[in-house]
Amino acid sequence: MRQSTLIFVMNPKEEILLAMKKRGFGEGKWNGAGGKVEAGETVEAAAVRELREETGIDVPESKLESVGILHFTFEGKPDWNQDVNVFFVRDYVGPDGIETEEMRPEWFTLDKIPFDDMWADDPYWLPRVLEGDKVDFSFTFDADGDLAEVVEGYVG
Ligand code: 8OG
Repeated sequence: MRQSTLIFVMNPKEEILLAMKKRGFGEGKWNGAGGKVEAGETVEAAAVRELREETGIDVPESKLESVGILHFTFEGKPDWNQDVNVFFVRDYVGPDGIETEEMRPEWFTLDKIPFDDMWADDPYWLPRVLEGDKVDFSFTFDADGDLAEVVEGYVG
């Protein structure tokens, strides 16, 4: 299964950095930074690279906290199927994210997360992660691109 990464940065004020995806997969949606793991790359190295490329924020791998895995099946587009490895970077202090070709980052307080303009699955798992849980979910999108099935897996 193709592996991808998704990284949410939080600052000491408990704000979360979301970025408006300006092009490609997920265009027009707010999301964390992230993208595909390249051949020969670890998931953590990919997370650090994607965060830097998409927001200009540079953190060491030791700042990454693994908070879950999301399995996606797209019935209309099987080549989109992927596992997304989700990380949090907590207590980030440093330069704010910068707008890049791909993303426009912005800090949000936790009560203002714009779920209506995010992926349809995010309300299932992101609040759980924000409460401190680790998550393992499987999501199926039907041929129309609508979220059709949600299965919660076991996290030990
Ligand atoms: O590089 P690429 O365009 O493949 O990156 C896609 C990014 O979007 C990557 O960080 C993984 C993330 N992503 C999905 N599906 C979903 C989803 O349903 N919810 C969220 N929050 N992120 C997703 O690919």
